Amino acid sequence: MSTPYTVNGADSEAGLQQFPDSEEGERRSNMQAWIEAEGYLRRAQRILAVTHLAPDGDAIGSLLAFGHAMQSLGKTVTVACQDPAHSRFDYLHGVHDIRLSGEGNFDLMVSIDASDLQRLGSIFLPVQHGRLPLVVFDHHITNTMFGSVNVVDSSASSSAEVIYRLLRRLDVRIGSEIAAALLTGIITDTLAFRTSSTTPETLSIAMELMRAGASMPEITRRALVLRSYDSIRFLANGIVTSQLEDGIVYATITRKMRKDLGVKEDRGDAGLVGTLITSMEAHVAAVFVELVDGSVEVGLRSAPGYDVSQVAFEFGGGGHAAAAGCTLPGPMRDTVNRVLSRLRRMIRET
Ligand SMILES: [Mn+2]
Repeated sequence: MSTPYTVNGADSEAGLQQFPDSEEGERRSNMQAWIEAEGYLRRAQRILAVTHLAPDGDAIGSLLAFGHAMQSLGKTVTVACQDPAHSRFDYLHGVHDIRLSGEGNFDLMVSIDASDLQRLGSIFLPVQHGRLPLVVFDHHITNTMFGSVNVVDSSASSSAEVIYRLLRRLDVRIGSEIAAALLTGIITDTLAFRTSSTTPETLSIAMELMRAGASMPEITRRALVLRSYDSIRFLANGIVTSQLEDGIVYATITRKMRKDLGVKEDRGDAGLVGTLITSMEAHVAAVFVELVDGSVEVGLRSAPGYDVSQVAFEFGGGGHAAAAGCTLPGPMRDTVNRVLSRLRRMIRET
């Protein structure tokens, strides 16, 4: 059967026949991981589910969907994260039940949307949690496979997509609450279906979630579009102070700038790096944010054809080819110089 057009220039049937050995092996080990993960979940009674610090929409949405699903299967489940969810996610059922501590008596730990143990921050308690089996669900290509079982699908647009597949496998009924949580994850991680990670599968899952009662316009507006007036001024300041050199557009945000602008949040870039990469001249965008303790959070984005995930990984972070991040000890000037020179090399070698 011939199709009128193809995705990414590759016919899907031909693609399947030409799986290189490594991909075939990866597919098989992933199938094994799914089976093992299901086994752990079915046997568990008291589950601690956690996500990464400074949680985004995918972290919160995937965590809540997983929590609701486990509850519907009769499990006792605690959802937890080092940092609270942003108030923009207040429309999600159960968002105020997310605990800021990992204390308790559990027989299984589940990590969602975190690419390594450090990303869990203080929610991971080495002494208490170290002896628990750990199931990891994620979609970051830089995942360090830190679980006892790792279901990591880097072709998924979001962890929400991975959790959707899990719920289908477990025959969990997807009602409007789970649907809204999962669609929040998909919409935020794909910037409303605009990233290169968006696939026909992503759209078909989103369609199912809408049919299950999730409102696409409402979720898009609340999770992605609305921002505080302060953050608009913050963004404007970041844009005017940014610089473009050698295909890299970058900006630095110091604690003083944040204070002068009256921004309450003590981390994050209000979407600045995502705005800077829309510059036609940029291969890469970088935003350097000075944190309270003097360390520097680095957000990276790349234009198609460039990969910032490896750069972030080398500096102790991780992410995707098009969007990644890391945190360095600082000070600001050293960090900017180190990261920019590494990015220049990446661009030369691409
Ligand atoms: Mn994600």
